[in-house]
Amino acid sequence: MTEHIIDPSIIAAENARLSTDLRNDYDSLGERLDRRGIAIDAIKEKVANFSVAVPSWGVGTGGTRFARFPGKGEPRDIFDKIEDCAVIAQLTRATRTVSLHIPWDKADPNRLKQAASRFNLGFDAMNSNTFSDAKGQIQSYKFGSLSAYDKATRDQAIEHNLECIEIGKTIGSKALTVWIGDGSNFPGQVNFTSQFEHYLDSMKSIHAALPDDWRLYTEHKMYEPAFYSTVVQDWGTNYLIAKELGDKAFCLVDLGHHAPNVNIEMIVARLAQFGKLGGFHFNDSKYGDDDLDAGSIDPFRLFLVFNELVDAESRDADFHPAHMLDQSHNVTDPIESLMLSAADVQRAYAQALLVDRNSLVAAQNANDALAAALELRKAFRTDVEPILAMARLEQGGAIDPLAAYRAAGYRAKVAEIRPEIAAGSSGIV
Ligand SMILES: [Mn+2]
Repeated sequence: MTEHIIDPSIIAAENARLSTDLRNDYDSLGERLDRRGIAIDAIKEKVANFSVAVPSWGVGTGGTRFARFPGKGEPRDIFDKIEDCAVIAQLTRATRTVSLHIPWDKADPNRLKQAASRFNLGFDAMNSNTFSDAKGQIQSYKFGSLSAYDKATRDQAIEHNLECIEIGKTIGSKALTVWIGDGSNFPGQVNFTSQFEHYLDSMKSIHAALPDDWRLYTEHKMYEPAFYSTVVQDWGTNYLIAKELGDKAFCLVDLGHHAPNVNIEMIVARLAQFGKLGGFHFNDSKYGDDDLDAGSIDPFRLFLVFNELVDAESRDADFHPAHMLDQSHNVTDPIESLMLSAADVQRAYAQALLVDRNSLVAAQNANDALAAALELRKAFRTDVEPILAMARLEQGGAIDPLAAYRAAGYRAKVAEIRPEIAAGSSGIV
């Protein structure tokens, strides 16, 4: 039986207060969608089946290069993190898996599995870390890891990734995400070609060690921590990697890892078209890799990304990219941010499902630019909140997750048993 951290009676009381209004709003929206030839229950069904993974590091308070301001009751270890993830899942019913980061979350894999299964949570992709030095490791990653000139360093980085696969096999993960910080800070510091050659050789060893039913995700990032050049800097390089490595290798798109104004939805379409789109790290940004909450700055872009995903889904029934949130919560309660972000990702999906694909194609074929643009905007402007809320309610979640969370006083309760964490980094990759 699934254990609940938030007392279900609190959720029930909150839902009772809101359910009549929700029913009216849902029926009213249903009528309006019906006039557009859309069955609201079918959209709700798809939304209910949608899940976005929560990264273990996301439930800790983030920070910048300048400072980190700890929150109250922050998780002390992976088991506290799993409990926080269970709260998010219980209230939103939109986050059924947790993504672990090794070595930050290193623990007995059987204990990890037990801890997650108490709350009916599964594990998403394993995330390796060769962008910082773990305590006691022999070779340093200061000058690179999988692409380092020093073979012993590369071998150590490969070995770490193989260890992540082994842990993942025990806990039921099916994917490994590799993000490296390798690059250079000065023109001339490295030879681009040999550095990339080293990277590819290392990744081939990792790819060869993957179980048959696993996927390998590589994540590109334009800059940081290397500020002059980065080995996996853009989607073109990422695609080359996935092609070079083989059938289990796919590209991961982190929305924050592009230059401002880059047409990310088009990158998504390209990767999907050529069968190499593996999944997403959702977040939002204003200036760079800001790791702001998904949908908080540019919800239209998030919608346009999902518009491409729904389009790809309509062409290929086997198209199932992985979804994860990857953001840094510096000034909010991470649980609150993650609940709202999960809903915002669901919202973009629901809105994309409302696009009349036949009308869109007709407008495109008739070169009616305005009609095509309006087709998208009509979907984006539709307030789908009643669909999301009804999907939550019917699955035992909260109509208003934030209100229920605050009513339950979860953060104050855990603050009593979890001492304040002074410093340290909640890495964001
Ligand atoms: Mn990421």
